[in-house]
Amino acid sequence: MTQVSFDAQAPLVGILMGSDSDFDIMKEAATVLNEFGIPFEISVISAHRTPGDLEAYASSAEERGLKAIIAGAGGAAHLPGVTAAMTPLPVIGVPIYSKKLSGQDSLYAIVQMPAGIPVATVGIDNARNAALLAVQMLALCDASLMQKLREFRQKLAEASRQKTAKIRE
Ligand code: RP5
Repeated sequence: MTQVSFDAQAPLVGILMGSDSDFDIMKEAATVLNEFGIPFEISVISAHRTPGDLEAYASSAEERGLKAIIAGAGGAAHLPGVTAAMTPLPVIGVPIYSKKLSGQDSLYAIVQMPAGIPVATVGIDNARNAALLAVQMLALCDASLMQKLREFRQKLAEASRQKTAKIRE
């Protein structure tokens, strides 16, 4: 298991990816969590190549203090679903673009979970939204984080209004 902690505090969010080839996308989740000051850990663990490591990670995640897991995988993308099967924590799946089927295989593999074991699935390669969803979950019990989210939304709205102003110039 390759594991790199980017924050000295105990991590609240675990970012997983099936391969280091997913890192260019999954690092966007890390960027968002850093922007909101959320401590996280990031790991390459494969549901297929290192299933024992995944079991150890997922089954200990709650007692280690994680509150949510973001899992990105491509192709036969079983990582988010298998993770969700082994932890009661919310799991957010990121379908990674695949060359052969343009990420549709990843999306379908992640989104079609059996009833009882949900994975909150974001769009193909949308690791930013996965991280924002994790921040929203954490903000339910953290008023200052909720305020940061409101300010983030206000900035988004302002940027959108400026686009309108620009096309009218
Ligand atoms: C999946 O297979 C990974 O999540 C990755 O998206 C895909 C290809 O992995 P590599 O062959 O690049 O390691 O398990």
